[in-house]
Amino acid sequence: VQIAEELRLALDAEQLLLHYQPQVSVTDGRLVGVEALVRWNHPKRGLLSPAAFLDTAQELGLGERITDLVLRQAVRQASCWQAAGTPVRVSVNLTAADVQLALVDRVRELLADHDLPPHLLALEITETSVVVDPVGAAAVLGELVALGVEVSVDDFGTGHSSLTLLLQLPVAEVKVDRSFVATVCDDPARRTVVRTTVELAHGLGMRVVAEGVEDDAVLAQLRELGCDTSQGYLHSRPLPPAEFTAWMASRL
Ligand code: G
Ligand code: G
Ligand code: NA
Ligand code: MN
Repeated sequence: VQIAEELRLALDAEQLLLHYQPQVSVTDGRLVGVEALVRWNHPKRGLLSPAAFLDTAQELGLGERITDLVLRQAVRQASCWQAAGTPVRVSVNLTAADVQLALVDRVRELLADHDLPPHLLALEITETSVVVDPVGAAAVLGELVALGVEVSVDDFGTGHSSLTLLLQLPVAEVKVDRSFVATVCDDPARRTVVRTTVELAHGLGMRVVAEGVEDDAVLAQLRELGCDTSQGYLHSRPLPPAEFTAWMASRL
């Protein structure tokens, strides 16, 4: 009961904020994007991770408001970085309920309001979030792609992985779940999954992002397997906007 009231107040007061984690090219180490990850700066409990409040927020019917706030902050931030001469693509996580036609209007409006080139926004969906209505989801995502926004499939390999889904959806990128990535050096079976995912994705004209890259040995293995992009603590943990701006500047 208390968290419900607190969450509503938090949304009104914009106590939710985004941290940004870099995504780096496996071949040349260049920054190719950032993933936006929501946090709740709770007045008493400090910085809360999504696991502490997102499910509750969904149950309370606040999911739409959170997505709206997250999209707004992400587009605003991407627009600031672009204006500062350091354009970087920002990826935003969506839930199943977000993938509706209303989202297309909202994204179009935000891009226009902030004068953001559409290729600087990407949207992450999960297999699970579109499996219920793949045809409807394909229509929504198709309109977003028509705007120039890219779609990524998150946590690939852990959900109801239907290969048909990849054929039905206009996907630019698949993100290999970190449960495969973490053990890619030690576990031949998981290495096979990653190798096969790369072949599948590349065969369909999609890029492959590996999540949860924590050390150089893993990065070297991913390079050998042909992954395009690397994301994880090896490069940086998710950072608040000002710290991420400093991280970018320190690499130039
Ligand atoms: O940041 P970690 O930072 O703890 O994120 C945990 C989970 O929360 C991840 O699975 C991530 O996809 C999800 N998540 C993070 N930010 C958002 C968001 O803005 N919206 C949604 N729907 N999920 C998010
Ligand atoms: O489900 P989603 O893939 O979007 O999950 C992102 C989550 O993974 C966030 O909680 C983020 O903080 C976390 N994360 C990012 N990089 C790493 C990493 O290198 N190792 C681990 N264990 N978690 C990571
Ligand atoms: Na994600
Ligand atoms: Mn992910």
